[in-house]
Amino acid sequence: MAYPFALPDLAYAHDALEPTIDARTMEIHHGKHHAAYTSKLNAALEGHPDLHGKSAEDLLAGLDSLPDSIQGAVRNNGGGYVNHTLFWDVMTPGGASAPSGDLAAAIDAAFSSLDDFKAKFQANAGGQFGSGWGWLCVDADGGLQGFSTANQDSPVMRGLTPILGVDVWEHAYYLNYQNRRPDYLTAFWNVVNWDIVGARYDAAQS
Ligand code: MN3
Repeated sequence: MAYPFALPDLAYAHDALEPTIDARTMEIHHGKHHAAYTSKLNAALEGHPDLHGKSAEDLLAGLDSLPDSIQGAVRNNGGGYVNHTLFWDVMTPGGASAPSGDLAAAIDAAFSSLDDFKAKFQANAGGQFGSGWGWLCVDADGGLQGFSTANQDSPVMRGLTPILGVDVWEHAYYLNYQNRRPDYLTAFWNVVNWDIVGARYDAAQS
């Protein structure tokens, strides 16, 4: 996927993640917020045809090489574009409710247990001041890293491959949970599709 970037379709209905994420939140989050990141990314790139062949990930990984005039717009809107694309994918209804295979072993090795990983992931995401994301990523050596980022900053900017992410901007949860971000993060596990996270882990190893 390169310029002009298109808003990816959801692979499921707006109400498919209820009661964890309500349909109205999904309608606004995908149809308004993600759509706006997409159109603003395209607007930033419009006058730079030399960049039109690059993927959003390539643009973010090479942010410092972009013209100063569009670095901020690509960081915010390119980040928003790729972060949300991953978010919809890993929350696909159905699938495994726990990791298996190589990813399960890697989580145990890096975080002691799945429960310890979940606690750390929720602490990272819950502790992010203001807007941002919580992440599980694969590093260049194939190892796992968990942390949070501010705003729409993407792990791709650090040379990492995100395999699981949770949006902790208030627009992601406020209709259902108001100020109760920890409750949203606890419920998030109900809609994570570990088959997809595992496939992303496997792909990042090769
Ligand atoms: Mn969002």
